[in-house]
Amino acid sequence: MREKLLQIKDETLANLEKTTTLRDLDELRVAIFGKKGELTQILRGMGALSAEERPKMGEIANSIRQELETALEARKTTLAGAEMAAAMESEFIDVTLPGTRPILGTKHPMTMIIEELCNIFTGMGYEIATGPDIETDYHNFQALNIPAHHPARDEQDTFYVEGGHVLRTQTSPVQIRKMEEGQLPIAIVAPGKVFRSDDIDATHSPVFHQMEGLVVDRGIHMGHLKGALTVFAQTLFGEDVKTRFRPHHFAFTEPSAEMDISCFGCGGDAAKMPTCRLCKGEGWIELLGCGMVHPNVLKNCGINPDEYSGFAFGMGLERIAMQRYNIDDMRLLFDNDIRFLKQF
Ligand code: 2NM
Repeated sequence: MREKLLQIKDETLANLEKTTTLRDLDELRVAIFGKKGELTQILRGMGALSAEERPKMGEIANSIRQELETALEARKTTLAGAEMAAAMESEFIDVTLPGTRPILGTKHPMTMIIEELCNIFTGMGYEIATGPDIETDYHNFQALNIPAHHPARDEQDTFYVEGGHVLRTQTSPVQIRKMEEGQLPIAIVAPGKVFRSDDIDATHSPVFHQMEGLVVDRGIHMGHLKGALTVFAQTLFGEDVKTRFRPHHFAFTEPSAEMDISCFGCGGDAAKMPTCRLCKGEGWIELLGCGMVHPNVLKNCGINPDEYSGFAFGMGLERIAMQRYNIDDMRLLFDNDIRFLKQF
């Protein structure tokens, strides 16, 4: 038994040196001191010894047990220290380092223009209205007094989709839907995407943005149209801006006009005009189309044209954004090149 005890002692001390983790160490502890451990079993066998041998063996066994326990404890301290040191190394966080900045996006120039125009009109008491990009032929054309064979419906301009629907070619169907609701008076602007089958170049895109406006009430006349649109132009481009209205034709308005603003580049100054790149020597810049809502359109929407009248207008937004931000190619607005967009 004595030999067995010394053997356990030597082996355990040797195995102790081989442990590299606290988990190894614990397995070794259990193998020696556990319920079925080698030493435990020997101590349990003491009862079978003679009364003479028992105290001697007991003494040896106890001293070996103590020696092993001390060695185990010492190894535990060493390994725990090493594991802590390794964790400190691998999990080190330098809280004094500067943080990583999240990459923030910026508003797209079209978004900025839409917001700016919406703010001007809501400031004048208008509400913002929106509607679907895919429209019925009725809302996009018929209700607007555009009959079956009108050139505006030309397949070369309009994207037709399944089921006789179209990608809206202007945001007017939003105004039609608003009038159909029958809640008068109406004062709305409708910003949004519109679609026309154009070839792409520096000034054309098959997808572009428009904002249209509509006011319907009793007694609305051309004076309201001119006043509202002049205030709008002066808020957008500056108090000194002048407006002029040229007769035009739209199927959905009568009378119809195009509104120009005095050039905000040269100010219509005869000396600067000839070289002005904004108005190309004209002194005026075309801004929008407008007119008094055609009685047929009001009737189509269930509004009595003898009782109510209205004015409407519509403008392309890309050109305004390009003038505002000095952008010379419309494609830049749709390319989504981050180097371009970052500038705004
Ligand atoms: C324009 C020009 C003139 C217009 C008319 C209507 C409606 F629905 F009231 F009839 N919405 N938009 C309109 C009028 C649009 O865009 C150049």
